[in-house]
Amino acid sequence: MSLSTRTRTLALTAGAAVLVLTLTACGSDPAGGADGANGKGGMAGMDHGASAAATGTPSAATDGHQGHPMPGTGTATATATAAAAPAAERNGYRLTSAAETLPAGAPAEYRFTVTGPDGRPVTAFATDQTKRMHFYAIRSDLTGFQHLHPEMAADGTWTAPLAALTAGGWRVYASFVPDSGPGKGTGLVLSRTVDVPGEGAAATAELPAATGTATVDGYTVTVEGAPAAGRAGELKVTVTRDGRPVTDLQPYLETFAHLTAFHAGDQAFAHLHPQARAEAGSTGGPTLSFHAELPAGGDWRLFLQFQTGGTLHTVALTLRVAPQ
Ligand SMILES: [Cu+2]
Repeated sequence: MSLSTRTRTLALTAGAAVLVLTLTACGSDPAGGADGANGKGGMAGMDHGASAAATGTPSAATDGHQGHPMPGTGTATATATAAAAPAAERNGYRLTSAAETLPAGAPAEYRFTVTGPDGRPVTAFATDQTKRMHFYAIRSDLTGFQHLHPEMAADGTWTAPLAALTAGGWRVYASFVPDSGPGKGTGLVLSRTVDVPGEGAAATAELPAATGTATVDGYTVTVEGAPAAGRAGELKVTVTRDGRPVTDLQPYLETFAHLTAFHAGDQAFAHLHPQARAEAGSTGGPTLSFHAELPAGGDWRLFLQFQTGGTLHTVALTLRVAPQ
């Protein structure tokens, strides 16, 4: 598809803000040092054929946990929008799980189900960015980012194989597009909190200062552009290695870049999907241009994932968005 402009928006959640990032052009992405990203999940980058991304609608947070806003989802159109606080239920769809806690320090499986407006588990999901379910986990201080693609059993129970979690308060997000029912075709992002008991659970890391550069696995990612809340702007991301442009970015989930963002404080979530498809066998880089429109001011922790040589790299950096 076109590389050109794809915008995808993601919704964010923040208390009040929505972050919409649009990606234009295909590029690739950067890497940087990420916090605990596990290299396995997938990230995605684009919408695959589906055009519609998801649109989040705000709804009340019903998960009863932290009242953080939740993520919305993006819409296929260029504009996006939606802002919503993180919520376990939206548009009649609910993220349910018996897991209120998970163990610290070792891989753990998080099982959950998405129930539809009829109260029954949803088993029909549309493929979005090659996956029927995109699952994220992040600690309250925005460390420990994980992006996974869970497997679903016939009864609609999903199992997300999380890498070891540090003790603390976590929030998980399920991003999907129902393929049946009243919400068919509309992407949703639902979230729940999960506690990980253990030593240090109350400790929180200070959010790294906003910076335009981050490194990971030898790659340096530079982000240029200073988005202002509510105003469309461009974010240009360039990937270099040893001072030289990186041009061998590989398609990852049909894109050269995958970007998610979490708003400091309320863990609002935003997922940016590039609309350009990275054709199999093609390579991208070193520059990716994102059209960003961030409705909410403040600090956002960005997680960029890209692949080279068959290895997925995740870099994190803090982006300061000027208030409106
Ligand atoms: Cu994913």
